This record gives sequence, C-alpha cells and structure tokens, in this order.
Amino acid sequence: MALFLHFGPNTFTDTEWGTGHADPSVFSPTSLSAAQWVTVAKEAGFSRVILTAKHHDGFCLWPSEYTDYSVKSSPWKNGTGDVVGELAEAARNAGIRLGLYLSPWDRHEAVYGKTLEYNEYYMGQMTELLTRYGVIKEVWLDGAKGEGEKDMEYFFDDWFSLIHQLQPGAVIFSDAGPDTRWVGDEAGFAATTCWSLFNRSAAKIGGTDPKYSQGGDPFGHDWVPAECDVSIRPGWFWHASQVPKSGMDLLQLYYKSVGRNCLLLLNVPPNSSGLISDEDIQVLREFSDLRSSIFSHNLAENAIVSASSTRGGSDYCRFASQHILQEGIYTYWAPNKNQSSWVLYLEFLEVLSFNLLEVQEPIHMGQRIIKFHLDILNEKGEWKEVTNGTTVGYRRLLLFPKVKTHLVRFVIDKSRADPLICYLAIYLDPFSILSNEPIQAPDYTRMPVKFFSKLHTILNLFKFSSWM
Ligand code: FUL
Repeated sequence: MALFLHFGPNTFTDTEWGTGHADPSVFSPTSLSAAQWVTVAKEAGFSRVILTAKHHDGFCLWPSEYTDYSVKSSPWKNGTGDVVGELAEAARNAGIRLGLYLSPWDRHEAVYGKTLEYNEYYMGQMTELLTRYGVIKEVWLDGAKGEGEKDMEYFFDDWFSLIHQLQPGAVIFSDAGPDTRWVGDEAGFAATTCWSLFNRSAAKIGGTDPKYSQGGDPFGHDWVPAECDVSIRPGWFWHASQVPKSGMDLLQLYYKSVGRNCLLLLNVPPNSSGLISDEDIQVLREFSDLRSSIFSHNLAENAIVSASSTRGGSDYCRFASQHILQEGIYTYWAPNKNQSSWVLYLEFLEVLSFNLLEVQEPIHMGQRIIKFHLDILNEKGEWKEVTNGTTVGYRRLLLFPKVKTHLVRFVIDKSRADPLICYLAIYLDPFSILSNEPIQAPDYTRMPVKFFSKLHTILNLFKFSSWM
C-alpha cells in the first residue's frame, strides 16, 4: 500500500483543479510537518508515500529553477521552504519509500502548448526532482487534461528514458505503464480477474479503456501490474466540508485492490494547516486495527498439508507443499510436470470456522493461475465448494459465507503453466459479515481501539473452538 498526498494551493482555495492563477500567497500552512505525514503512513502500514510535487495548477512544492510559481514565492517559511525536500528527509528517516507526482498538464506555465519548449521544461523539472532528493521509488504521471485546453504532444518515451536513467530503481506509473498501470477507475478497485500482464501498445495515456486496465490481459506482452488509486475523502485535495470514509469502507477497498493482485494507493490529503487531519488518522487506525485483527493469525498455520503431486516427490524439500504455510514468495509448492489435476489439501487439528481465503503465487515466476476453487469437507463427508476465483497473482483475497470444517482442498482448475503457490491462509473476518447482515449491527467502524484488542482475544478463542 502507498499513501497519496495531494497538497498545494488547492488545499487553501477549496478547489480540485486549480486554474494555475491562484496567488502563491495562498500557500501558507501554519504547521506543516512532513514527519507527521510519514508517521501516519508508517503506523497505518503503508510502505510508500507519493506527493503531488506539481499538480495541474503548475505550482511547484519545491524551489524549481524553471519557474517562480512555487514555494519560493509563498509566505511559507518566507519563501525558503521545500516540501519535497522535507518529505524526502522524513521518509528516509522513517524507512518509507518516496514517490513523486509531476503533472504533465500545466495550467500555469506559459510554454505549455509549445511542444518542444514544454517538453524541455517538463524534463528539466523532472531532472531536478530526480537528482536532488535521493532515492525516488515511483514517478507518477496521469493523463488528465481539461476540455478545450491547449493542444500539444508529450514526449513520453524521452521522459521515461530520462526517469529510468536518473533513478533506475523507480517504477513509472501512467495509464499505460511502462512499469505500473492505472487500474482505470478512481474508486480504488480492480476487476475480479486481474492480470499483471498487459499490452502497453493497446493503452493510451489519457485515453484509457477502463475494462482493459481493470482486468489486464492474459495474452499481454508487458508486465505492468495495476495500482488502484482512491481518496479517503470525496476530493483528492482537502476541503473543510468533506469527511473521510470509514475504516470498514477502507477494508472493503483493500479486498478489492490488494486482494486482487494490485497496489492500493490511498490518498490522505493534508489540510490547510499542513497536517493530516485527526479524523483521517482515526479512520486509518480503524482500518489498521481491522486488518491486524483479521490477518494476524492464519487459522491454517498448523495444518497438515499434502498435494496431488510434488515436483521431485513428496520427500523432496525444495517444492514441498508445506511451504504454502510459510509467508514470503521465495518458498513455494510446485506440482509434478504434465499433471491433469492440481490439488492442495489442508487438514486442521480441530474444526475451524472461517470466511476468508488468501492465496499467493510466487510472482517472480510469473502469473499463472487462470481458475481455482476452494472446497471444504462438510458434516456429511462430502466436498462442497465454498468459493472460486480466476486470477491469483501476488495476492488474492476472497470472502465467502462462514463455514466450518477440519479439511479443505484448494483446486487449481486451469493454469497458463504449472501452477505454483507460495502462501495459502484462511481467516475469520467477523466485521464484513456483520456489516452485511440485514439486522442493524452496531457500528464497529466507530469502536475505539480498545474494542479491537478485546475482539482480537475473542478471535483467538475462536481459533481453538470445535463444532458447536
Ligand atoms: C487525476 C487528476 O486530475 C486528479 O486531480 C487527481 O490528481 C487524480 C489522482 O489524478 O488525473
């Protein structure tokens, strides 16, 4: 997960798309603290922050040599401040990765519209950003442009070469990659089938086909995993009148993004004092408590695992089926070649109740699985399907109605190559069930943190319960 930070003159003028003519004097946060942003991100389990170094209004949050429309013309720190610099330092100190958003569309800059001049301007600014602030992990650029705006061509290939040359470890995000793609909506979710494979040639920056981007392409020639961007509030920038989503809302987004082989890029906009608001921090805490109470214990961790076949034989350790209980992508189960069925069995020491499946493919070996399902052995001794899915990828999460059993089988029905599994876990998510119930359930999303730690204890008890 990455935390998106939309911040700039719009934060002070109550706008989303600034005209590019707001007076720089509006930019005057009283208590800006990039360290607070990074701490909030870290405590909520985000490993990367991405800042709007320049949004469509053209205002630069760093003192660029190419324009005066920046922090240096603002009253903040008497024009001596550098938001990008402060964030880079705070992120480095906290071990959080840094990404920067440099909007191609620029409503302030006079040379915007003159192809050669603007491309030089953009690449000059990109060079400043990628040479002054240490390691940059992601460069984020979008295809947005208002109707009737000046026409011009962006030299994307040159931009991408420059970025990769200056920051070889950075991934470039856009509607069409090259390294990571926009999922095609700003609602934060991917399709239930989601391939990291994609054809870049079939995508156009600024002209996305949402269906293609949400699902990817099993026949794609390029490896371009999707990022799901969404804001915690209705707008991307902070507005006094708007309130954040709930922790439960974020949990559902998590299932539909991270749980569908994607990165979740959640926007949490700092307010006009330059801090992330308390309400948003509270929601992030709820989100993080929900995740830790659901995911901190894999109920299957002590299962006895066996498989329909194991490459090298069941005594051969390298591809043993037991590896699926060990977290991480570098140890995994592999079946024998040329099999007609691929099944993993997990037998529990007691009867377990659960409603959530997590599966991971060792993604460095490619995304292979096309179709799978999970069966449980029911009280009558019959196999009963409880959930099914298509793609798995880096991580797949599937919720289903609560079931009880001591034996499950994970069946891979179709795969592009021999399927490999590095992790399989089951959990109980009591919150999502409760929120789906027709009777009025208590508002768990607003429960204090203490409630979640109590609940955690109850969940542990569940783990040892038997048939009731
Ligand atoms: C879009 C922009 O137009 C929005 O203002 C926002 O920055 C969003 C993340 O990307 O393209």
